[in-house]
Amino acid sequence: MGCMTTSQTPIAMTIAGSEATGGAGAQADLKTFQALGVYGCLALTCIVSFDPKNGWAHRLTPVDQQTLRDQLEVNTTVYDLDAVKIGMLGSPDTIATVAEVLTEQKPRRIVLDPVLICKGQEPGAALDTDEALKAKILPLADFVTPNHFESLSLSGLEAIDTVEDLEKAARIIHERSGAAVLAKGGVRLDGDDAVDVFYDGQTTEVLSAPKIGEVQVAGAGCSLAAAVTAELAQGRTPLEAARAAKDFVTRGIEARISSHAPFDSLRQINRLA
Ligand code: PXL
Repeated sequence: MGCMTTSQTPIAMTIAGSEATGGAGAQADLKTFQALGVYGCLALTCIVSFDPKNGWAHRLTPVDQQTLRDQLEVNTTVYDLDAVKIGMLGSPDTIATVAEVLTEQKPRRIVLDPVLICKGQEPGAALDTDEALKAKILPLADFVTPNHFESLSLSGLEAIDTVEDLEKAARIIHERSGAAVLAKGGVRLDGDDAVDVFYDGQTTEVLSAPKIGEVQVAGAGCSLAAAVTAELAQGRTPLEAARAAKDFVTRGIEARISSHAPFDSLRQINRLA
């Protein structure tokens, strides 16, 4: 099959939702893969469009389970995937489908962006989804990229206010999941730098870069996890992948696209640009 293709280009699949404006979700993932030299394919889980007339609330249309299953089937059949990224799943049903397929045939290098709620959603709005994600998807992950809110939820800590707290959260999440963890402090911790903590059971590394601007940037979390996925697909170690991904996101925020929403969109800058 695939006659005469001897390409060594790494291939990654994202399992993610569409976010229409292209800032976050599957669009961000595929653009990130492309920018970092990885061929991307997609299993779409849901379609999100923010509502400009209602405070940019999420309007979410799920993809039906058979259609999701079909996409997972064809992508895992057609390619020997080098890595898989899991982004927004959106419902307990989708989580069950993805967990079932990935357990039957576990791909190499699963990166989980544990999207519990999105910017603007009510915390606690989707508790059953959160619980299903922790129970069924987290154990499959080789690498996990929780933001501040997700780190609280996954670690059970009551507060994460300092870099030391974030290190503690990363250790707890590693112990619970076995995965390498990149816990993102982002703009949530005080100070001039956006600080993230990497922990894989051996190495703790604090990654920091100056905070940029005042406007929130959509797609930073998606692009970070997608960049980790792309780097792992190319054979980098988890720590190398974390460092490269942080750098990619910092450059993408610097080059962000401004918009009429209260958040800008990260722009994925080609490694060679
Ligand atoms: O940023 C998390 C995220 C992931 N995936 C989709 C989204 C969002 C946030 O809006 O819409 C599809």
